[in-house]
Amino acid sequence: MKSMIASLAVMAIAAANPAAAEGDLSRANVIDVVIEMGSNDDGMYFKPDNYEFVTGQAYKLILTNVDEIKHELALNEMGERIFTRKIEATDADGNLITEVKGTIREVEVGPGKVVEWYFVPVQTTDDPVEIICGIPGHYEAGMHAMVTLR
Ligand SMILES: [Cu+2]
Repeated sequence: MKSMIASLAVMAIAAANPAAAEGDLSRANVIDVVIEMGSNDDGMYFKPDNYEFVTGQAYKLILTNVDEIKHELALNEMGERIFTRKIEATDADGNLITEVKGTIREVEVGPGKVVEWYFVPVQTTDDPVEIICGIPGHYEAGMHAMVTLR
């Protein structure tokens, strides 16, 4: 009897809060995270070079290339642990150029351009995993960062 009361209580809580399980969670309360791609006297970089994302939370990763050459973001293992809602690019006036959907692992960003990657982490990582710029020479120049999904 005690366990039945307990389970009824759980059901009552679930019924009282139906919004928590309804709708498209990938669109709710999106958190913006800027990742700057560039180079300086020390080489090439992602800034910041360490990220933590939470499973179930929607993010907009704003890939901001401040350099005069193109850069890339390759997710590697992180790419297997997220759901990508879309990649979006707009022109300088904010007009949509493209929206790309599906499973995406790498995105190149032109010099001085911004691309937005909308995703939701769906699986945690045991240890931090590395994201990189795979353009020849860029990784060696320092273009890599660590990501933890928790
Ligand atoms: Cu690069």
